[in-house]
Amino acid sequence: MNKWAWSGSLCLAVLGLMAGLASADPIWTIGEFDNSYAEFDLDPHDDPIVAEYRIGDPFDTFPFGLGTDIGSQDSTINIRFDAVLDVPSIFTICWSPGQLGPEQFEVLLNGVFVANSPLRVGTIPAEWTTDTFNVPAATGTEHVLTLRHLLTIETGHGTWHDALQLAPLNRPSFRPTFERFSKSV
Ligand SMILES: [Ca+2]
Ligand SMILES: [Ca+2]
Repeated sequence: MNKWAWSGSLCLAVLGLMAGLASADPIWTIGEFDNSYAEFDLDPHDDPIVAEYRIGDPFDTFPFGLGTDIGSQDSTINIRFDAVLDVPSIFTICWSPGQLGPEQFEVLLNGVFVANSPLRVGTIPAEWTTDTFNVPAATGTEHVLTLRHLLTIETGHGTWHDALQLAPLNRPSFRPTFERFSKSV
């Protein structure tokens, strides 16, 4: 199977679960949750160490992974967007550590540390996994969510991105169903 077309069902299943936990109206989504990085910028060799992406830019300008240039680069992506973040949000990312070595990245909002991803080890075949991060509320309307590769070891080849999403927290879409159920009993 061509690795560029590799796909599976884990991310889609987890995304379905997350759809019941997060708002039905995400603040933004980058890429498609389809267990593939094909929609992104597939050539990392011309990318800067700090890549800038603004929500609304074409997906094929978003790096398909972190730390992919030479397999050991400490790379960063700044995702810039305008939004009111007066309530906490949840950042969901479906990603893969690829086929070789451990990978990990950190998440920041407006330069403030949010969380580290789990450290995941590449496998053959590669596996996709979804991680979520609780993002605190923030003032202002211009924001930047930063992903930064943490490992600079020589054995990893960087991460792969399937899709990324930011959505408001505490507005679960299953609530109306529950309310209807409650009223019926
Ligand atoms: Ca590129
Ligand atoms: Ca994808």
